[in-house]
Amino acid sequence: MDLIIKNGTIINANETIRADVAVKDGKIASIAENISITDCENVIDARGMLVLPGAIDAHTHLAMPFGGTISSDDYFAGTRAAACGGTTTVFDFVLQDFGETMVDAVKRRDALCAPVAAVDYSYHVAVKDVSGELLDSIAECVDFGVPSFKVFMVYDFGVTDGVFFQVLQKAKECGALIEVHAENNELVNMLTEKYLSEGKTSAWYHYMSRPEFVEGEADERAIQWAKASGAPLYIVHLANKQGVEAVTKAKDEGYPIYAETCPQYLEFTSEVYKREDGRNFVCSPPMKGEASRQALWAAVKRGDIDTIATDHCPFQSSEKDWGKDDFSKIPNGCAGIENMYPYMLSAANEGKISFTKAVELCSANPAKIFGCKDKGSISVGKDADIVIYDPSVDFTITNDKMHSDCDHTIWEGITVHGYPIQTYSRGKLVYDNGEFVGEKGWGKFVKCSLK
Ligand code: DUC
Ligand code: ZN
Ligand code: ZN
Repeated sequence: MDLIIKNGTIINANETIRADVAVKDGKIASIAENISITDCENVIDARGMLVLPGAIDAHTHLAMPFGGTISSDDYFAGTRAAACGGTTTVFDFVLQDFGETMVDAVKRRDALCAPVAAVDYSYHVAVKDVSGELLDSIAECVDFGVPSFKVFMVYDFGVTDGVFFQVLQKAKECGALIEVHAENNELVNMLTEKYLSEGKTSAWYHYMSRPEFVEGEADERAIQWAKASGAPLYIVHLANKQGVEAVTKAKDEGYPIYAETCPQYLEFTSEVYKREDGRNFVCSPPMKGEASRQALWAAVKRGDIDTIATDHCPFQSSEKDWGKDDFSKIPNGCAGIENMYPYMLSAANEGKISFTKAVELCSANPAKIFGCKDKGSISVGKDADIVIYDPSVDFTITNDKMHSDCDHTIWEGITVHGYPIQTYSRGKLVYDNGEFVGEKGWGKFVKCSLK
């Protein structure tokens, strides 16, 4: 054996077991009580620790050209930070260029990612252009191992309802999964212009131009198109109560509607936009009011939120400052890739949810929904993506302890209870007690299949 983890408590989405774990050739080779350590030079005593499957962050924007700049974590920095927060697989969004096939878009980005990724990775393609044969290139991309596609209902690269519906129909035909960023574009544009013309330029008006109903209406509309097309739909970064209610209703009716939320929507409310550093919290959709935050937590507990992901898309303070006097000039996005698993596990440690639930949301469900067959649990035959977690330590987040390239974090000063002490990626130690110890280029492309 290459590695034996002894005396820990294994947590999967559906079980908690006291057992040892043995790793061979990057895979989990056995799980049993008292595995013999003869002939293994790498034995870890995990007494008092939890042994967890690595998290899967199904929503990142690394090195993303956006808002007049490029998000500040490239594929190395982002995956390095992921490793240090117990995340061992990252799904990044590839933005299709006009005229480009889906597979060509993936290959273009993979040329940047493959040489530097520190943990395993896959992609979703954000669809912009379905003209001519490009709609059919969705099926080719499914066969290539990237079966998930996103449409944006906002931004200059957002799609019309007609294109959204066409993409859903194609997904239904070829077994793809469509994701949606749901906000009402016309309302965002109208409200933004209105507030700016009235001289209302602070970060608070970022929230005011994208309030609850702007997202809620779009969630309802997106669900409507999914129902009509018969295709499943995954709503990314759900952040409002009206949308939660729409998801619950659709699930109750038996439709395959999945919902993701992010730690920032569970922790913060729109009040952050009144802070002096409010622009650092500008992301879309914005954090909403307390009623939405509570509705999201209730949905997490009920099982109507399927996954937690980060929407990691950091920008440096100097770039956030472009919007000091005009909220519309603030590049949208925040850092979070290193904070997701610790935050959700801390919620478990505090008794808000169970540890099994945290693992389900952050690892098992994203593996299942996006078709990564070798990930998502500590089970024999799966990749040895393992986090050793100490539930007894407190950790106060400060940017100097983070491993991203961004110069600030919205999580500054927040204390989580319990923290990862080691992360293994396919059996290789990549994070050890506060330090990144992995390797540039270690991460491999994860071929996904929904069949
Ligand atoms: N929202 C953000 O805040 N950043 C990246 C893209 C997005 O939809
Ligand atoms: Zn989005
Ligand atoms: Zn996003």
